[in-house]
Amino acid sequence: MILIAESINIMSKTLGPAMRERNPKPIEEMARAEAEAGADYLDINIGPARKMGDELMEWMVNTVQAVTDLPLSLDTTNPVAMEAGLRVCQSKALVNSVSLQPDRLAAELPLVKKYSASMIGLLWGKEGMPRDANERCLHTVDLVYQANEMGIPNEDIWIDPIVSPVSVEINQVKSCIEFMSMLGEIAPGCKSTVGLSNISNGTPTQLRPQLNRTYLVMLMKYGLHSAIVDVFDSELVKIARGEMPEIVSLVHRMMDGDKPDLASLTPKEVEYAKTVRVLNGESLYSHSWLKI
Ligand code: THG
Repeated sequence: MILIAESINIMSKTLGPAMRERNPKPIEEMARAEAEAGADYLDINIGPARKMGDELMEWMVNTVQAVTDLPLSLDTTNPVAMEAGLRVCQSKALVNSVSLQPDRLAAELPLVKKYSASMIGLLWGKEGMPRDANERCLHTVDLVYQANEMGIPNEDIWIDPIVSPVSVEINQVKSCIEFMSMLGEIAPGCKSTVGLSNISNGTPTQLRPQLNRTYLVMLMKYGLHSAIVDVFDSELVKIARGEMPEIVSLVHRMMDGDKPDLASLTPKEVEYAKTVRVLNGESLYSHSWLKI
């Protein structure tokens, strides 16, 4: 499992101001900490970056590369900023992201090809968010076809089904899992990724890791290739590294219909079991789901 660290982000209370002031220290520290925590890629998210986005992305890539050799995922909707970042990347970059909106597609696919980068194929359609697993399949076929036409091979395409918060739409949470089980057949050789923390957006901070971890295990059942994650959650990193096989096996058995007796489980297993029930829609999400 490839872990892409999410924390270098314009939305962050400390790093946002550092980016705007071009103050390298906090950004260098975060990049170093993410690398030490076990990240495989670092995501650099500068948002829409309408003002001087190209200069900001170039500066960010150079700042991060001064302290780590890890490959980078460049996260911006501004194609001029994207190219400025790609131009200075020293390893094969990941373009985060290319979606099916015609203007984005036309601007970004040529960049992926020109810089021999990989790309995240975000399944955001002309009409916005896909409604179910079926629409995700149709978008995948469309996106992969257009990337192939541009000369981008499947191995460089990481499909992202777009994870929604559990507190917003449980059907979308289930659709992403269902879609992952079909991806290998509809797009052989393509990779996959998700913005994992999206699942717990809007839930209390101390409860977020349990939702993130459990959803990661559920997605792993269908061979998830990578995820954009909070790499400072050490239990999450252990799961991704295959160091918690008993939890993985419990969650996957439950997804196959097994209903374990909670009294027979360890306290940690009980937390995962209760969270699986919420994420597969068997029990309703509430902030107190672990207490019930
Ligand atoms: N798919 C792709 N890219 C993505 C996403 C996706 N990039 C952005 C996002 N989703 C994934 N990255 C994050 C980064 C931070 C948080 C969630 C997802 C987050 N941060 C905390 C918060 O906002 O409360 C803390 C912020 C801080 O550091 O202060 O939740 O789906 N391709």
